[in-house]
Amino acid sequence: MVKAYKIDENIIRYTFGRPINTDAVVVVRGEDIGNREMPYVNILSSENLLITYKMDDLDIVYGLGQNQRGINKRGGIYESFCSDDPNHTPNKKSLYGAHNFIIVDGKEKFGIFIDYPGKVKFDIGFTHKEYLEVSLDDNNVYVYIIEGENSKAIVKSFLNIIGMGYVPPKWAFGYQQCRWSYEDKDEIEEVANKFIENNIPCDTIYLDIDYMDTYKDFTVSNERFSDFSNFVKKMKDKGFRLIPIIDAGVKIQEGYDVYEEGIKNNYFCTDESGNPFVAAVWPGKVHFPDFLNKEARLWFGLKYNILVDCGIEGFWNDMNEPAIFYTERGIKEAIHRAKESEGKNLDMDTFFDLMDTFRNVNNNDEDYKAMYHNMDGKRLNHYHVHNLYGYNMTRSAGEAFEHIDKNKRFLMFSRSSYIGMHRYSGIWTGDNHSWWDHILLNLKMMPSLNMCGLLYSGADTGGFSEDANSQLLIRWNQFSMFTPLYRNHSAKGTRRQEPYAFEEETKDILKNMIEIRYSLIPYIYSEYMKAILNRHMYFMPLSFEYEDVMSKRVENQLLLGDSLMVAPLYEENSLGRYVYLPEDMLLWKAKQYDERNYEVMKKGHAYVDIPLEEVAIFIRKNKILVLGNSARNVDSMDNSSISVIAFVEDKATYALYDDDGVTKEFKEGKYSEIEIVIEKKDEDFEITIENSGNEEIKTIKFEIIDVLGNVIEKRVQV
Ligand code: MIG
Repeated sequence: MVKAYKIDENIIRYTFGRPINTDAVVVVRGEDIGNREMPYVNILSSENLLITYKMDDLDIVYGLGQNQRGINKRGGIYESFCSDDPNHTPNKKSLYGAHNFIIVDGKEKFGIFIDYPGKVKFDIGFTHKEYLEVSLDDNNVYVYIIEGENSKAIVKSFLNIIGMGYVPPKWAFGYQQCRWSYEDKDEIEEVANKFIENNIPCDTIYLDIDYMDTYKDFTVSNERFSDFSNFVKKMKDKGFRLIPIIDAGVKIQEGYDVYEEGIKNNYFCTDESGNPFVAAVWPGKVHFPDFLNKEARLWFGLKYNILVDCGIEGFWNDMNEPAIFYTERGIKEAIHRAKESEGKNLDMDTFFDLMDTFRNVNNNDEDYKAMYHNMDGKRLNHYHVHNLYGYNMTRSAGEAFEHIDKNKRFLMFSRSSYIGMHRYSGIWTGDNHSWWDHILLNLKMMPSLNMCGLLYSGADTGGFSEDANSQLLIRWNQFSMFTPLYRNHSAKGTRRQEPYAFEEETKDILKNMIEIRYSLIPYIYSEYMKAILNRHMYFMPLSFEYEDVMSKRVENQLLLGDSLMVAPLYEENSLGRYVYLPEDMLLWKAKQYDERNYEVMKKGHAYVDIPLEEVAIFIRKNKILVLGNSARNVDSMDNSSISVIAFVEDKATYALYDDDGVTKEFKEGKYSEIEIVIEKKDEDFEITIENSGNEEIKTIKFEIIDVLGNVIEKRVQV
């Protein structure tokens, strides 16, 4: 029997011990219902919580947000412990985020959210193929059981209690260019000019760690970025917003105000003896702001204003697991081990142990165990609340933005995260590689992230580590062009990866793909915003919408919003792929946004040729795709005249959402909606349009494709 609290018809929270309040869940209404048996699962131990569930052969387990392996998580073992691990190979158990929400979908359907900020292990049929086991080394935890008719309904209930998701400014849906690093003003300007010369749309250019003065947060190198405010303005006038990175560690340096204020006010995490905890990252030795301390959080957050005052409108938060290169403890241990080994004839175990000691100097659990927080006056060991760090760093900025400019949307995404962070930002998926596998991994992660409300997300397109060839970059863009965060990023020392860094043909294809993205923005933005407002996902596995058996097996296609299915190509030298169609769909193999060709695809399995220069866009039956026009950036889009592609058997409806794109007034209902209905009447199609408040769109050109593939064109005034 466990203490139970009924939040609503679908959700009961079970309390073990005295859990830490993580603020993952923000809507807690309802009533105490005394002690109850937990449904579905068996509690094998409540000392160190261990719960199990016996799965049926065909049960699917969705979730775990940013993690390895499939959309269906069965067969894997996972550990939630935010990790700065740049090798996203299938053997890894944790990446940068901790998202302890899963859905079992099969004979029984339910969701579980383990609200615990330390290590949580999910063994999903790895050790015992039919058992799902969730365990932790603690007994202070909230376990939420979420019921619902189907996965979609369960997600909706979950999103309802974790609160409304983050909304970036509309320009953040444009194409974004990053590289570690564009080192000075000249280089940034050169990048901007190349985009302009080549007529490739782009909204932002990123500042990676080298913009700072010796990696000090909220400073700008005077040498390389003198007269920063003017430069920010100059770039904005050219059409590009600059997005600086902020790292978690604060450099220890006398005279550096962030350091000095942090020391003076006890805003840093401490060590065992209560002194500020010391670790080394980019700036050398640093202290970590104590983001679990409310005052420290606000203090650090308000520092973003230094850059906002220079005209900056967006940020990315990095190294906030927090990543640690080394500590004195780690170095000492390594040296000690090395000395012990000196002059000896080492047996293999000792030798490998020695190697591991050096390899594990960074991001070592021993260091996390030696670090402390002050949360509302309570001293907490970091190790047990590790997964809250990145989330609260980003929350610090989010909370401060409310003070800095209450009504303005800032672009913000983080590397590390926990459930609840979606209220303040999105995430990018960290240091992937220029590997074909990582396109597929990117795809699989998206719906799992969406299940936790993290909608504004995307991967380093083209791959961060290693060199991308042109084909990989093109194919990756052909997936990323659908993700809300669409950013090309690459690491120092790797081959340049901007679209113009390749030969003409590649550049032209990339330009076309980016233009298609811009033309998709009315749809993408509309779907994003409706997902936020209605607590839906933006990307869904096919099985969330279609109930047939095959849809449950698909691991390499996704539904995007109401109307689209995407099936990207992720294999080298492959010029086509197998696609499963759960119903008849319309295939548009798009080469350029304003060039159309259609093919009606029959329900079932198909092999689709997808030449390098084409992206396959599937429009579902009785659904509508709205297409705007490409432009050099989002601010200069002219969508007074737009197009609609509709695949209609009998009746299709679509609600096109739009708003001012920059304020938070949509929360008060200040947005427009155009309701489009297309209905088959005898041999013709009748179109009705109801416009509530959209002042931009004046005409819509309809291309209605019937089930036989006939194209009927009409032009309608709005
Ligand atoms: O240790 O700032 O994931 O996007 O370019 C590497 C340099 C630190 C890791 C981030 C990556 C960024 C890089 N950072």
